[in-house]
Amino acid sequence: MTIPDRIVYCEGSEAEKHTIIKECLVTGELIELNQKALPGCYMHRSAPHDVARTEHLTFVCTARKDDAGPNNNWQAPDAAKARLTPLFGGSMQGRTMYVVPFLMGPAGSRFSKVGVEITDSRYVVLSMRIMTRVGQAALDHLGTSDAFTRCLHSLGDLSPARRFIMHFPEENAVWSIGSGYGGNALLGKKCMALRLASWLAKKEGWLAEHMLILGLQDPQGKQHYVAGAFPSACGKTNLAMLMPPASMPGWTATTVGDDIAWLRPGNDGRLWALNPEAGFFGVVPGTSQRTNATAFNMIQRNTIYTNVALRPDGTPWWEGHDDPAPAHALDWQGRPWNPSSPNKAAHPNSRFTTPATQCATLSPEFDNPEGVPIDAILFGARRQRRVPLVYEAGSWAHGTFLGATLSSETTAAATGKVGVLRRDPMAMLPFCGYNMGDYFAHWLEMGASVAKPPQIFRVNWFRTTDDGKFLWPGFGDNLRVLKWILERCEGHGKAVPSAIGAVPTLDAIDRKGLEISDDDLSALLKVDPAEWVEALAGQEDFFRTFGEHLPPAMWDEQKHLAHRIEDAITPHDLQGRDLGT
Ligand code: GTP
Ligand code: SPV
Ligand code: MN
Repeated sequence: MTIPDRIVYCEGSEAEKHTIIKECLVTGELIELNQKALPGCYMHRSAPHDVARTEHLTFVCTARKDDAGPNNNWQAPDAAKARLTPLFGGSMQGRTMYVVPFLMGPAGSRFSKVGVEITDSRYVVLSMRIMTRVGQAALDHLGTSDAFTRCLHSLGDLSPARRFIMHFPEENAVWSIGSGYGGNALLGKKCMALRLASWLAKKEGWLAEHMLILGLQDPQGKQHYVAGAFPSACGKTNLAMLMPPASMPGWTATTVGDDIAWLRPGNDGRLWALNPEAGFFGVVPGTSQRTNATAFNMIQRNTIYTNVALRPDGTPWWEGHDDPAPAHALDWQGRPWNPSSPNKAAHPNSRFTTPATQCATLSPEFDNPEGVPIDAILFGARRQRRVPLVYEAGSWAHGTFLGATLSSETTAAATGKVGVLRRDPMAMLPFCGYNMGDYFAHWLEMGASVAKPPQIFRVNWFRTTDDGKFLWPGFGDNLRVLKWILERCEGHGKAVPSAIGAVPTLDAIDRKGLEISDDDLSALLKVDPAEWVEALAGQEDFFRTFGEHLPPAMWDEQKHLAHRIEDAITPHDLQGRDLGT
């Protein structure tokens, strides 16, 4: 169909990598960075309109529209293929087709899954080599089975007018054309490991989630694991690579995963999680020695930088780098840039692609075929107002409700306006491959199917003062919140009930070595029932879109919340407020 000039079957060797890199340097797909400072590092500049996921061009193509749900764009499979076939027709003429077998999950794990991606992008091949286990590992896992995901990708003409990312869960296939960007083009990631995997997980009794997995050893030597779902560009990679502050000696944090978790009930009645990926595709801006030395150090070698700025000495720069803005540089599109330029030097969604093995805090359990047992699940999002630093769900059903009602201010990880509040249940709105009403029901079933489900918490690192400053230092200091969470999981840790869930007392958050006033911490932990009245109507509208698919338990939780808020409210709270919204 695509009529390539040449076909290359990828085996995953180093020699193959060097050949492809050499070709990229000739075609301009890669620019060599300063090899002395950054050995093995290259930069890629994308097409200017191909810098993020394009959710309006992403479809789930099931026989019945209802199976895709109101959360997905839908097309009937035949209609979708009829639309895409002419676009793929001859799309690889004059190009090389790469056939890339890849494995999602550790070698030898009964939970791992094989895909084969056909692509005409060398950048995609090099990225897949970092993000997945490419070549023999995949073929060995597959053996003589034909159970692999069929992934077809072509850059096409890179025009958003002819760009589609189409999923066919009923035949385990993905067709993507017109984009070279991460989530649109590295089909093992969001397309396979979340959209198709979530569909399969519903059928098979497990969960495919947009979650980081973090190991925490406390000063007593006890090992814990937490998983956390935060929407795109809301802090998963940073939390996964958390550096304990110097004032909290005895804590060790280890990284299992930063974006995707596959969770399954274990024989011990707990939920176990593994990371199906082999690398990190992380947000560059804001990455620095100061905020996250683990992430910064990890990207000093064998890393592909996409859409960052280039300094005259051949090193990259971005907003939030430790170094001050360079006097002269090339911006992410290769145009001359200086500090008075009106545009950002790096694209806000510029990314690094780095092998997991380069992460100094990589967990020894990273390759464990069974994964790790999860103590707590966090739901986090960007919320400047209303949502406290942390609170605890009273039950799995209540926790599922906290996930289902998650909303966040939008980021540059997807095209569209930034900073607009939108619903993003479980941080999965763009990634759930089936009807989200059924997905909430599946969450409830999963909780009921394990004897000791993880405890569920809502966190928010992004609450601000009236003049827009973050109240919470974030990054390494998030361990102070995690410490309370783990204490709660162990049955202690001081908390007070509130209308929305249990909130830590002022003295329950370890503040040793941290300068934060009682006033600021109170503001961070504050639950204002009157502000929550405003949230209720939006939740109802959202739940109604799922009709009969929404499990009754979610409505029950919503009613309980409404009652608790009503009980908590005093006439004083309501003074001067418009409750009509
Ligand atoms: P995706 O890869 O898109 O799924 O993003 P992510 O959830 O992994 O987000 P990431 O950790 O890359 O963080 C996104 C942005 O948020 C970066 O610019 C970070 O510097 C910033 N950030 C992360 N954690 C914190 C935090 O605790 N506080 C503040 N203020 N900013 C943070
Ligand atoms: C996200 O947007 O959530 C990412 C980057 O992690 S992408 O791979 O493009 O989905
Ligand atoms: Mn993500």
